Amino acid sequence: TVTKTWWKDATVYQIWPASYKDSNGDGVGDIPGIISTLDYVKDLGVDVIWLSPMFDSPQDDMGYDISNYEGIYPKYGTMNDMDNLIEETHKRGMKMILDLVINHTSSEHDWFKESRSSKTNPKRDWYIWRPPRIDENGNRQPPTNWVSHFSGSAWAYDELTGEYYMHLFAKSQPDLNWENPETREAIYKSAVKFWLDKGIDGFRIDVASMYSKTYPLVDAPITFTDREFQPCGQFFLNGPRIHEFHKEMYDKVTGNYDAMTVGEVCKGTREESLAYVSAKEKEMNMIFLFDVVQLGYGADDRYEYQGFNLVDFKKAVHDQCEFVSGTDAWSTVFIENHDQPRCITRFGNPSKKYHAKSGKLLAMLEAALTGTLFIYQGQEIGMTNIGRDWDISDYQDIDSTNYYKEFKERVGGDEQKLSKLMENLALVARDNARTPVQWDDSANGGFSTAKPWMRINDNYPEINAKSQINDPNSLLSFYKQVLKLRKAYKDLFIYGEFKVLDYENKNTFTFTKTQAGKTAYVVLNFTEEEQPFEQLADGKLDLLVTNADKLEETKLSPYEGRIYLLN
Ligand code: TEU
Repeated sequence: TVTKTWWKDATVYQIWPASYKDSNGDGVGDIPGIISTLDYVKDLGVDVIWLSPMFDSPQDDMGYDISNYEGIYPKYGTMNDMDNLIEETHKRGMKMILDLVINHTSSEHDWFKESRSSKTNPKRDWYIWRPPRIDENGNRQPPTNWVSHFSGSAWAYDELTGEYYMHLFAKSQPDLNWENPETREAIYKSAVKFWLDKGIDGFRIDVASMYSKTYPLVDAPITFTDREFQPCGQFFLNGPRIHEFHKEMYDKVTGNYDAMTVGEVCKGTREESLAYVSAKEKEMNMIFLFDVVQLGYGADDRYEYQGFNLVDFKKAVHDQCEFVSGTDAWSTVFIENHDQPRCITRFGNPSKKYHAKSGKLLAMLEAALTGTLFIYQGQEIGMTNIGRDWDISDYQDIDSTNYYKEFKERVGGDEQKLSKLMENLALVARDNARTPVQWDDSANGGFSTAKPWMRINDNYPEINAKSQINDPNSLLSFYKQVLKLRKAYKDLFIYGEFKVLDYENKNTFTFTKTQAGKTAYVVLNFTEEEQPFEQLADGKLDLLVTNADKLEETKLSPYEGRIYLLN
């Protein structure tokens, strides 16, 4: 029987179609390519596949700019391919959720083409249009000084009708006007119900806290004196009607299906975030919290990267696990996705010596944490960040390339500052997660028989699925082992009470998970040095899993982790 909360125990595998597997030799991943790997995904121990946008799109933001919610991007395949993928996924006892991108559409969407065609078009008010402001010199200015997430103004001037339209992301991603009930109805019908009726099992909801803007629209205070446009999240994050909108979408669509919904809720207090995912609110089932993956990012600028330390990491993991304590809410565990750098480079050690061992350390950490677990494509084989030798022309993402352009203008081509930015791009740019998946050591890593749309990581001969799949000591085999262990002890790992021990220790991360008198004891050495191992005083320790070849009574080897059951 399907329990209404099947999604709590689930392990989700995120597939980013462009870089996953190319079946027809055009250098771009596609849906038949995904279908050809479903046994590999199932064998990993995955319950749900999250497929990132495969809808028709000009691909300015890699599919997060949708021109037809009911169509498939031709390079990825056809609707028939999509129907096959859903069927083949279900045949293997797995479920599939899609990306729900409804804060904005592509400017190529028919709705926007109509809206921009004239001020009197019936769809004019489906987007957010405003007349120009004229400054003291008689020049035309955007309606407010808001900055876009992808650099530059959050407003674009449209010659045809002499007005600006709002775009919190790219110029080609105009924000939908959620104040308009007609627009909301069209979104529910075309983007949501259409796919639920095709058998999709839920959605990952893009920028789920941004739909309700604060009106009237006003300028943001000056945060950066050296920049023309300013951070403005206070005017669209967790806005005045956001919960009304989510409740309406739940009542009208998602609540009427056995559908899993996970919200990308950027930045909010615990109370603000809980309001989206407390079961009694009937909005969404669970939430991504960004404390862990945004450690060290500048407050308004990920490329002002400050680095981070293990104590900050422990606090972020603690807050993520404790988020649901004492509530009827649910949360998620993730340390990689399509917007984030690779976890071994970020939180482990990508060197030849410690690459696999630190990858296993992170796998043990994730397997023991509270919330629905999300693994990103390539994480299971230990794909790492791109090299420091990448030139800006190797970067494909609108976020990093727009930022580089704007930054270069701002610093007047200052070589030292540009070199520092290239260092930070190699550390935290979204491109790090978008290099082709490394299937084997053949040309292009087995991703494609053609030159891939994006440069492949030079380490694909050493790091690829084929070299690991039959190796019992590989990272891939270890992921399968710890995902099974997570299920076998779910009352401890998924639902158990989380307690950090030795909080201030900046080298090791030690914690317990407790439920009904049983305790799991997790000890993780995040350094290249040996660290002392403290045996918990009470009870006998049964070793459940470790990444070490041999265990020392009183010390942990570099990047060694252990999970014990306390009896
Ligand atoms: O991300 C929203 C978001 O806030 C991040 O993209 C962040 O702004 C960005 O990484 C710059 O630091 C979602 C999707 O995950 C992302 O891929 C899309 O680009 C974005 O929305 C627009 O749809």
